[in-house]
Amino acid sequence: MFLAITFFIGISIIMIFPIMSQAQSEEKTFVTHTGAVVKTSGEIIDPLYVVSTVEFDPMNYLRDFNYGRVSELSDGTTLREYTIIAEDDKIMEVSSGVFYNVWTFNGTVPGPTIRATEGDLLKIKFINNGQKEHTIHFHGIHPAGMDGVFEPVGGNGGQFVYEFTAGPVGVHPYHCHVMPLEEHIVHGLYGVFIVDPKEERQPADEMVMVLNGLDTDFDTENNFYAANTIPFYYQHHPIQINTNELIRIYVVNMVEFDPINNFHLHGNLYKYYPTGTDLVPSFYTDMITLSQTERGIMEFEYQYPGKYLFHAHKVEFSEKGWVGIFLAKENLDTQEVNYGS
Ligand SMILES: [Cu+2]
Repeated sequence: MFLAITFFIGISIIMIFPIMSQAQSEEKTFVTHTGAVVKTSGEIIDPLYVVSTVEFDPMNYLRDFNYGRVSELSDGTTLREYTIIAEDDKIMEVSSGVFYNVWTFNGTVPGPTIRATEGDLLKIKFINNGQKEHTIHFHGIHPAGMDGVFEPVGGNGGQFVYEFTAGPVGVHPYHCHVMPLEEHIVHGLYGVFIVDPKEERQPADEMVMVLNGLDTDFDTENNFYAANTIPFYYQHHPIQINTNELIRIYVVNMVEFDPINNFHLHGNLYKYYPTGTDLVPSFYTDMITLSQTERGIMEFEYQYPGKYLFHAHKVEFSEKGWVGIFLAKENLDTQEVNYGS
């Protein structure tokens, strides 16, 4: 009788949690960023949903801008159409042997960098293929019904079209705004929305850095920090830039749980445009401090070739992954530049 009950309970657990059992027993062997071969126990943190791998390359993300599908309306207005699909069932390897249940926009954390010019009409078709309700809340100026707060979109294929005129000029975050908000953000439902001025900014090697934190043990404290999700990535894979070429970084702080973050640049200072809404820089500095969703545009160029660190001057954050290197190569001809990512 006892054996029968035990057997019945065992079968019930397997029937109720088949994916969880499978996820936790899966071992993996892989090569780390530094080339070491590591074998994990197979433990996957938060194995709540179907396991699938998320391919994310921070180097590609850095300079990848989504301008949408472009057409022109009869009045001459530029229409840009985008599709963003939310999912909440991905498992992503964020560091050697560390797996995290990420909630994604278009399959990545952060989601795509949406880019438009001030005055363009934007249509963003949002499809929620997740299990939970999600939205997209864009920072910026738009009608109340397009704010992504009071229009939760149901999972398993729910849809909504956000339609508004791009503005103001600057760099803005977008993120899911469904409660509990902290949970939806810290799992990864956010991205960057850049609105360019009609008269273009000076040509530059442009890149996006989203500062984020990863709470891998769900105690509402971050275990890892990063620029663009993968801790230490740009330290092990330095970002190649050219000397005597303008570098423009759109930086957005999406760290939850910690009240501040910051960005310190070595061997240089940068012009800083808070939120990017003013075309005149407010500071010339090597250190900015950012609270949640604070953001801005940094501009600088290196005169001398070599390796330069950039990192959080909140040292705990840099020691837990928010650190990287610029590798400045000699560039004698500033007209012909090779971004060399
Ligand atoms: Cu959400």
